[in-house]
Amino acid sequence: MSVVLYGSQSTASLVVHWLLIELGIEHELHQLDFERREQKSPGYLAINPAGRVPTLLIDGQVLTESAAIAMHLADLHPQAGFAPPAGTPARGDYYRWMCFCVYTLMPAYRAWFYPHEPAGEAAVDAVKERARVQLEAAWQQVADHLQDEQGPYMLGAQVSAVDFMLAMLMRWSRNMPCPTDAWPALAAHARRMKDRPALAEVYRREGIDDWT
Ligand SMILES: N[C@@H](CCC(=O)N[C@@H](CS)C(=O)NCC(=O)O)C(=O)O
Repeated sequence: MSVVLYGSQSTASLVVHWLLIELGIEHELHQLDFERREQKSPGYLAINPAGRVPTLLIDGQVLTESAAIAMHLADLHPQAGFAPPAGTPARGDYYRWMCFCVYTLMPAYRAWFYPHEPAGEAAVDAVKERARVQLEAAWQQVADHLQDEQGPYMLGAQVSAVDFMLAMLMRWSRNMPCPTDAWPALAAHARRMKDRPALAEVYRREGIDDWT
């Protein structure tokens, strides 16, 4: 199997990079330099017209959207147990929280990090403030879930692709007014995920040294 990841340091490609290492999938990594806007180069746009990362090529098949790729990788390697079997109650929870990442957390982060997109430069402050409120409410919901359930992971005793997604998304809050480490339940979950050797390996390969 030939696997090529197009990513950029510390972005939405991190979860894919992390799962490739967790699952022992050999791959080639192409880090795009956002400062040089390599994600908008004609060559990259030909692969991913959105000009965003991640893009994963598996035997030439183009895959985009970090959550979709994470779920696909988990399905390709069922022995790791990162995705509950289809049709089980746990699978329902898995879809629920993956979709929560995709529909609630990710758009709010997009608004926080790219605040000019929804309504131009004039609305930047209002967009960021709204995104901050949405993110804090969303993280409260995740913290409540972790506190109320048996845990220690989102689906219970077994770590799943949801936990990798959430860890990446928690990381993105590190320089925000209220980082997720302010919620003890989120900090404890993050600690478990940070302690996974594969994350240290991602950090090493991407040259990341914060949120350790
Ligand atoms: N929904 C997409 C979001 C991808 C995304 O927004 N990636 C950002 C980095 S975190 C990006 O490529 N930004 C560069 C740009 O928009 O020019 C996913 O989860 O893969």
